[in-house]
Amino acid sequence: MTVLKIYVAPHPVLKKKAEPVAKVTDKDRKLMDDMLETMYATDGIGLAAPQVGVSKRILVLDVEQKRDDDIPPQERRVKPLCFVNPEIIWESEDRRVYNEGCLSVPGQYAEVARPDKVRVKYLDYDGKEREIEADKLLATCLQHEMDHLDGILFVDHLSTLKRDIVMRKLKKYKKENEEEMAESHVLL
Ligand code: GNR
Ligand code: NI
Repeated sequence: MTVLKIYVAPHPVLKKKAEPVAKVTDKDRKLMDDMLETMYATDGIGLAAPQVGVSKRILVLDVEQKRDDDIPPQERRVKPLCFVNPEIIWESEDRRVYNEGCLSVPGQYAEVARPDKVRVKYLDYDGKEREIEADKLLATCLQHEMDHLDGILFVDHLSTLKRDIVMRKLKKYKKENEEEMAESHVLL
């Protein structure tokens, strides 16, 4: 398995609508394995394929993972889930606000309101059709990852003013952390 490079905003691959997967192949499974390894290595709770430069409708997440600093990445795995071609088939009227972050917008956080519960249809790691009803952090994370497949970042849910502030802070953050970021899994 391989830890992949994370693409950071603004990058065109993060703005593109990703392509559906016709059939889940071994190549896609290898990508999902690498994405899970990358997610644990970078302290993420989810990761979408465009974030590693692959414009395909694939995402992984593990919202139950162990996240203590002293636990090595390979021991964080608790409930890894893989989603191919996910589609929201139902969403609740209720919203839930969460202070979101993103590996592609490093060092930045903002509150985003999204449906509290969603029902999602998808293909799993083995290409089997499945449905899941998600709530709480799983619902928030799943919607954040699904947005990536449509070229949408959490900052796109903010007002223009707030988004401009976050993007300006990101630019400053990138400048100040250039060296650390070059050595890390981040692609500048
Ligand atoms: O690690 C992540 N944390 C997170 C926190 C709140 C809402 C969404 C997320 S997903 C993010 C990893 C990431 O960028 N996935 O695309
Ligand atoms: Ni993200």
